[in-house]
Amino acid sequence: LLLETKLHQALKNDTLELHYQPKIDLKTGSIVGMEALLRWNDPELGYMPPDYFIPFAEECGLINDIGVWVLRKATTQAHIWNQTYGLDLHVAVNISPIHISTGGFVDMVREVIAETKINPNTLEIEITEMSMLDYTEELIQTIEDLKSLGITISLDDFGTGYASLNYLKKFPVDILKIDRAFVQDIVSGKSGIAMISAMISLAHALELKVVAEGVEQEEELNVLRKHGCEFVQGYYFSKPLSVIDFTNEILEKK
Ligand code: G
Ligand code: G
Ligand code: MN
Ligand code: NA
Repeated sequence: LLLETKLHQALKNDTLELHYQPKIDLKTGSIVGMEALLRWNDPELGYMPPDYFIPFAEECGLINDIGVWVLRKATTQAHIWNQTYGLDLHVAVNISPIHISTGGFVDMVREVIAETKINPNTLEIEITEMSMLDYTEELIQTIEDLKSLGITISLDDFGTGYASLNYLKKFPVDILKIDRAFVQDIVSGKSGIAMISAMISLAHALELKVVAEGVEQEEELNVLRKHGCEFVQGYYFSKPLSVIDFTNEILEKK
């Protein structure tokens, strides 16, 4: 109950924070966008990792309010950065499967876009592979409706869940995000490269673009490039940064 009260307060008092991790185009080496990641530092509870409080928020019913807050905050910030620096950066937001399956989701997103004046083509919504297990015609329709607004849909954590490839064929996503566990396996032996290569081929066969997550080493980068991966994120380039650090370390230095 304490946690729920605290989280509710943090949301109301606007003390949750978003950090942003740059996404890099592997061909050009330049930044094309960023993923927004929630950070919660409570004065009493200390730092609460999202791996801990997101599942909690999904259970206690706060996840939809959090999702709306994140969408509003991330699109507002991206719009400011694009205006200030004359850029066209994409912003990717993680949305819970519970939230996206709630009635009125698309209307809410449409309102946030109108309110924050962001170009809908620069908004990306990440849903996890787990979302595919909730397969319904309504969910497919929601994804189609989001796409017709101009929004890009990414499938996050690909390869870690229990969804079969059959779902991948049915889900009208644009981008596949390869989980960092697979990227880490690249340097550990032959099958790591085989897996990455197969995942990228599969994505391309389905006309999806690929983002590899958790890239930490040059060698991983070289393998990903060789196999035609389009985009990368990871500590090799940058960890997720606060608004101030992202502005100073990434945008001011361009
Ligand atoms: O940034 P970090 O590695 O700590 O994130 C841990 C997990 O929390 C990731 O799986 C990420 O997708 C999830 N997460 C981070 N921010 C958000 C958010 O704003 N909404 C949702 N639903 N999940 C998030
Ligand atoms: O949304 P998703 O489940 O993809 O969350 C990505 C998580 O991975 C975030 O918590 C982020 O902080 C973390 N992360 C991002 N880049 C790296 C990296 O290069 N190495 C490791 N170990 N974690 C990373
Ligand atoms: Mn993500
Ligand atoms: Na992921």
